[in-house]
Amino acid sequence: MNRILYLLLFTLFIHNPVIKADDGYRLWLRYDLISDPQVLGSYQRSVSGWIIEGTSPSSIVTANEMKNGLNGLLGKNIERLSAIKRNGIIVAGTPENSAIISSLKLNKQLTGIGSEGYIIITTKYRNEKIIVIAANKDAGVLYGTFHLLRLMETHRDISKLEIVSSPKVKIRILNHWDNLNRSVERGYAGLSLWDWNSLPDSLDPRYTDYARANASIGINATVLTNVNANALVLTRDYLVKVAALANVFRPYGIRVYLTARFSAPIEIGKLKTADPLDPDVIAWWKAKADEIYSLIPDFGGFLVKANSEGQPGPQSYNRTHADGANMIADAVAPHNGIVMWRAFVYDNNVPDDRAKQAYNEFVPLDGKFRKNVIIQVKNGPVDFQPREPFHPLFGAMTQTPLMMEFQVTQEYLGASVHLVFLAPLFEECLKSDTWAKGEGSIVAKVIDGSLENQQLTAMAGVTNIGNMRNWNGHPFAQANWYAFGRLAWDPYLNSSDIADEWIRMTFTNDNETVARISRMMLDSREITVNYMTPLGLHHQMYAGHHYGPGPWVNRGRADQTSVYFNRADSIGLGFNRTSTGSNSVNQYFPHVRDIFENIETCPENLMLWFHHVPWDYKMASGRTLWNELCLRYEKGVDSVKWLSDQWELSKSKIDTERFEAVKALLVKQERDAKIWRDACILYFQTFSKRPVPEGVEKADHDLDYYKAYRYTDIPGISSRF
Ligand code: BDP
Repeated sequence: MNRILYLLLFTLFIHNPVIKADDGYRLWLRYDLISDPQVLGSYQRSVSGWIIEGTSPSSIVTANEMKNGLNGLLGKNIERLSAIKRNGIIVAGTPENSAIISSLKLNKQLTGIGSEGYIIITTKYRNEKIIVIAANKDAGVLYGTFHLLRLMETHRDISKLEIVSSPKVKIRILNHWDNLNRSVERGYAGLSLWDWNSLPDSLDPRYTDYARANASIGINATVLTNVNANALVLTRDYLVKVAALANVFRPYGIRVYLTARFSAPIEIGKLKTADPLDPDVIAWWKAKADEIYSLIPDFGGFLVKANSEGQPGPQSYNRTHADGANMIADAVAPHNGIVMWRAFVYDNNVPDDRAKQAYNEFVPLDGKFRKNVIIQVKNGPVDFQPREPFHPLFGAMTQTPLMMEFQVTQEYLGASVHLVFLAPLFEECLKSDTWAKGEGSIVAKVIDGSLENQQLTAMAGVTNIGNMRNWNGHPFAQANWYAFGRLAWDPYLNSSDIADEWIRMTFTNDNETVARISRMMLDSREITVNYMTPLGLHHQMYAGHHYGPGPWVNRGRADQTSVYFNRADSIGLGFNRTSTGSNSVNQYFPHVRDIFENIETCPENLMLWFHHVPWDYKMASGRTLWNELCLRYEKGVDSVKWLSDQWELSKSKIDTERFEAVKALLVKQERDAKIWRDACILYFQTFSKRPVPEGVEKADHDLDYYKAYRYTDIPGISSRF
């Protein structure tokens, strides 16, 4: 009787799953009971226990994850065993820490997958069918375990596994722009996670969850501090705190890095200079590195922003970026540390075109950097705009490793208010063809080192993590953290596959809903480009905050104004970067240069980036530039309404808490999209002097209203302006 009742209740529950409230804290690692009875049944048949023989700290956290993951997903206690006594056992380990793995003689499969790769295979062990997660080192076992759990979270078939995976990029690193007072530069999800005051004595459990989430997507490194650096973090009191965080992260395979303020020898070392060729300065950095490594033996190294936006650097002493980078690199080299030196430079002598500066400064230094220096290059030549062409440095330095810097925090894409899935932006850049070595020399090949056979490879993401309960502010902003990690592991992945995984793990496995939300996500970046900066426009945001529109902004440093970038006049719109203009096109390899140079072949979505286009220029649609521009803005706004409609259709499949949160945010996004549209059209109309075409909604206000408009609700910003 009891059994029948139980079955009845169980079936009822399965068929009408109660969608539990979810505050988003668990991210994509929810491990809720699998709601599809068929999938659940098949997993329950394939998994009956697990074995992890290793005893290292990393093995312990892997075992914890295995236990919580399996028990949660399968809804019952899945036994931890010490020997294979039946079918359906998962064995995870390395040949060194597991006698079973060692006896399976997997050497052949394990060669070539390095210290972080893993294999997941279904095999037989003395007649019992088992699942093996094997790796050369602990980190690989942890990654493999997360992979298997991901397969189950996304309801994939696990009956015949034959997976081999290893990261294509060595250092997969978050950049926190976090200050020591816990404010976060361009952070829209609360305060910094790092509670410096209570470190090192008190360790927020959140540090562990942060490490888990990162490890689950293969992130193996983190820079704790802002690129606009504070030397204080290099003092002993702070280093002890950093060491405490490093201890928490270590079992998860995550190494800690810091930003180095170039003038630190003066500020905290009491030296008179920070000249990189000065013997005292050299000795100071060496001693500092030794001190750091005595506290944190696996410290990764330094990230440096030098001679850019007022930051100190070697040029202040008439030295080059290479002199500066090499001096710090020499200090960390004995400890196997590295220096990530940023190419985001633009100095006070405003050049003819800001987009050209990094290339001009760095290409002549090719070959002059130490082996443990890598140049960190933003995806585009200006600054994390909704759309930019790929940075011309990619492919242009043959003897120097270059790494990618993506921005995960949505500084120019609606902060944590707008739903914008960034994977398509990342993918567009990674798949851009530089033509450095002929066709197929895509940016991903620069980043994974294959183009020039570079050994030191890295991808950085300026993170959107803060101390808000759901980590990132917008529930969908979590997808950008996720996508960054997945692409850093494998820069050849597709956005749609990443979205599919993330939705299934984060929201639901209901196929129809997954498809709908996936469409929303995949279109969302283009939607934002349309209402903010269509057709290659860029840097049109308000001065002070980078949230709303300000195409009229003309005060301050010329190359930080909007008018500098839009060049609107009575003739047309856009920045002439062809050979008759700033000639930045010439920084690209000839094939690409020729495409961008010619307005007929230049992709329309970059047209105003490279050309000053007459208002009546005929676009591919047959419309004039002016009409096309207006209609793009309108399309952006209309598409945000479409996003809302799509979301509404998903209501029954999403928990109320997150459903309502996203719904409310979409209302704001629509408000903002309209403001962008109206402000930009009204402003550009003062030059085009043409009527707004049919199909474009009339602005509610005049231009002065938009110029005076003040937001009171930008996360992390409003209170400051
Ligand atoms: C810009 C940000 C600024 C950063 C700078 C950088 O507005 O806060 O310091 O990039 O990357 O986009 O250094």
